[in-house]
Amino acid sequence: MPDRSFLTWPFFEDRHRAFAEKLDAWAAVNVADIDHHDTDAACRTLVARLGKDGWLKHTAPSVDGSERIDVRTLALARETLARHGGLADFAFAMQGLGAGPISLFGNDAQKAAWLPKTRAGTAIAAFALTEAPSGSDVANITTTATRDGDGYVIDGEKYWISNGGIADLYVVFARTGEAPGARGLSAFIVSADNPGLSVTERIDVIAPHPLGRLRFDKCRVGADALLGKAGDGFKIAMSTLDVFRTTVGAAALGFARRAFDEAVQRASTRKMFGGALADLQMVQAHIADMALEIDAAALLIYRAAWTKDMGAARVSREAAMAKLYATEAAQRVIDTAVQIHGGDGVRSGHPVEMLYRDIRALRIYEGASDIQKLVIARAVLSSSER
Ligand code: COS
Repeated sequence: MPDRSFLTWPFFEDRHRAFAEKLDAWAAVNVADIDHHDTDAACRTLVARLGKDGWLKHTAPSVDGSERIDVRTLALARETLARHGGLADFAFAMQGLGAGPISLFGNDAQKAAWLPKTRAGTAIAAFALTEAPSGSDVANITTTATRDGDGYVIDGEKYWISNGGIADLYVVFARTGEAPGARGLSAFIVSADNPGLSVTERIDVIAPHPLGRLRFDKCRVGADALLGKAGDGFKIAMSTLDVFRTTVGAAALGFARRAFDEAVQRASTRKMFGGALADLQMVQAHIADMALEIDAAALLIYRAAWTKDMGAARVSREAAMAKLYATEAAQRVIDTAVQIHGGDGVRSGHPVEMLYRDIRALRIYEGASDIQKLVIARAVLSSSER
């Protein structure tokens, strides 16, 4: 039985507690029966189900502005879905991240064109930032968007794009050249049916989800595709990541909680040395370490989410701390859970074996752990008197 005591923490309101309970019950029915043999189909089914039953409404604001993004709700959703299945979390999260630049920086027409569809699960979204030569180094992306009459022509390649191949819309970051480096980038909405866009490779990874390489070849978009102002692209990417990085930590927390529950169950029932595994002090030390890391991760995640929800303009430091700590801690918790399971822990298809594969990418995507350390250190140094 997962620990629910954290829901009484002062970060949450009654609506958060009700949301977490309801989604947990929903996921127990709607995630469990997904057929994972065809990853694309599984992801499409999950997006459709999450949309039909209203959960995706939380990934983007409503067009009339009456429903806004609440980071605590996003984090609770990811934590809950991740406990039930990595792909369910992925399907939910990508609707938020993919549409994130439109939610945060889109004008009324852009929001009206796309957000009702991503919120209903009838359009799948993708965030196309990363490139092969400039993974972590966003300021050096090489895809270009050249002014052409009223619109722009995009040329270049994007790599490691989640939902690449099944998305209906891509938010694409490209160099428009207002200034060198970070100040010369812009963000565009590109519909998947644009003839200048093709998916040139599908990528297999240890925890399967839709992932691809995109090619832009004289990909023409209108002026209405530009998000915010030309030159704002870096800020748009970073501000979007400020919101969603906290939720990556939350997904890691969900994986860790599931691994912890599996480990406690195993330690309590497995007979060894004349008693249960849990009677052994060395196993108890493992359980104490896991419980501590889970609570510490949760505190950092919900501190960051609460701070953003309370209206903070920048939460780069808090979000980076939450993502860094929660993903690294979850890796340790899951590794310990595998250890407590012995041979069963590495058996293909065992829940802790799947978690062991699920967690690894979270220490890399949306800013690798090393990048989060950079962000934290820069925030600390820039606010100290030097
Ligand atoms: N919100 C708003 N503005 C931000 C910002 C944020 N979170 N972070 C940086 N900026 C601004 C800076 O203030 C700076 O503005 P000025 O030029 O006006 O001073 C500008 O953007 C450039 O920032 P910085 O100098 O920090 O950029 P760097 O090129 O040194 O890179 C890192 C910063 C490495 C932290 C950034 O490139 C990064 O996060 N990389 C990881 C990318 C990532 O997460 N990829 C995964 C994609 S999704 S799977």
